[in-house]
Amino acid sequence: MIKLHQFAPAFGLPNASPFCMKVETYLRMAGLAFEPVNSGDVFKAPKGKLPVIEDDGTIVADSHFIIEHLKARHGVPLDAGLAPQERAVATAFQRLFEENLYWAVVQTRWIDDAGWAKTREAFFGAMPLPLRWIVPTLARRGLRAQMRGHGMGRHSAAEIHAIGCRDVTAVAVFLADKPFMLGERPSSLDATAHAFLANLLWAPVDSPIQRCARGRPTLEAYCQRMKARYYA
Ligand SMILES: N[C@@H](CCC(=O)N[C@@H](CS)C(=O)NCC(=O)O)C(=O)O
Repeated sequence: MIKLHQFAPAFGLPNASPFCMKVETYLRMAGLAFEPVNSGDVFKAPKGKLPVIEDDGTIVADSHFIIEHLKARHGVPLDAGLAPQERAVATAFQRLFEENLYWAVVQTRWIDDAGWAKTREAFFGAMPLPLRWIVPTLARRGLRAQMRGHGMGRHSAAEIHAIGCRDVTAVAVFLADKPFMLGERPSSLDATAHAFLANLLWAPVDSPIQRCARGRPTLEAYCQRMKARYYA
């Protein structure tokens, strides 16, 4: 059976890492049986990040390559009927969620003080002392450095919130009242959209970006629809 190495669930979500939740959602959408391994051990991960899967002896890191691998090995037809233009749109939205909105949400969880208080408690609250004093500070410092390396971390908090809100607005306008991102039928883009939107809407981290998303009821309805269909 496929093993999904990920972080332990937190924030009342299947996974507080949208990348891990994306792969779990895809596995569920594809009807592939899997066993979650919730160690959160990034040191064993080939690229130092999670998720990672083990599939009959093959280890694959990174949610994109994992889904490519699953498509190739298990022949899931979720995206089979997509036109080239739909595939192009899917790629563009994937980048919006993963390469831009993700970092804006990292700001609200790891850098903004109110969000950090929630994140520290949810992710590190169960650690024994003295680790509970040391690890969160080091982890936050690491995220701050990654934010700066990406470029997002060079903006002010207000600028980052505005960037995130603009992304959310683009998603809401594009989704409109369609049942799924690309129309009537689910595609693998929905694994990404659901994971990133649910992480934004449902994590108990109030922020201007979350308020922006909560102001768009079609996004909540979309996530509820995906949850009912794949996480019942
Ligand atoms: N491009 C990767 C990104 C995965 C990623 O950023 N994972 C984060 C959690 S959301 C992680 O493992 N971070 C650990 C670290 O940076 O030390 C993917 O698509 O899987």
